Amino acid sequence: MSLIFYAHPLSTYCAKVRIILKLKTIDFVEQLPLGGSYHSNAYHKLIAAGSVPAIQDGSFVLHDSDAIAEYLEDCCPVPTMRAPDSQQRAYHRSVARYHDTRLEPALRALFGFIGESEADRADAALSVLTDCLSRLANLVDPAPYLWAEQLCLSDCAYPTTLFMIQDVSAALGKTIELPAKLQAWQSALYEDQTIQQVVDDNRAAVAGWIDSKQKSKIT
Ligand SMILES: N[C@@H](CCC(=O)N[C@@H](CS)C(=O)NCC(=O)O)C(=O)O
Repeated sequence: MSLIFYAHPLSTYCAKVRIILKLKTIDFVEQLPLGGSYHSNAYHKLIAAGSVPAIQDGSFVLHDSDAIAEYLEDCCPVPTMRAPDSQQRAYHRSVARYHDTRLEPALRALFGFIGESEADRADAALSVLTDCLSRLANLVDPAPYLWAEQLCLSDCAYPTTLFMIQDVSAALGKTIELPAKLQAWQSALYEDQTIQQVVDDNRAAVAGWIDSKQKSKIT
């Protein structure tokens, strides 16, 4: 039976899991949350945490992108995406946590400014995000990926987020230049055909969302 993947096209956390599912060629069916929204009672009845991404594997349900990534690696270890060395593995996990606890929240803080007429109101949030990117550039040393030539689970958090940072800041009229090391990592990730497809789909969804937000604030 196929695994059910509850996801939303705009979510970078969902894109992370989607990339891992596809790289591991796992049989899955992607669905919006029951009732069409992660706020619905039907969805909360099934997924108590009420967030996307989540999976349902038979009677087993699980939320949280990193927990899902680890579960998928345990169940489907080929191709291997987790380093055998305990220190390297722990370091990779810390890079994944940095994404979820620092970078994505700093990006998300910009969402409310899209379509605002006074673009400068976003400056403080943009400078927090720029600082997060500088710290990330000091934290990682991709060659070309975090685990040298092999993609690991933690790489998969970043491609859609790095593009979303550029697309959302451009929508605010404030171009964010990624540090050179992150640009090289982003390019290497995007060269992978599976990642490229997931990134392109996510960017199309984000572009549509930005457009609708800008139009709704004009009218
Ligand atoms: N740490 C979680 C964060 C997931 C998350 O924040 N998802 C958002 C959508 S992008 C969501 O479901 N928000 C609704 C909620 O948490 O109530 C993960 O990695 O899965």
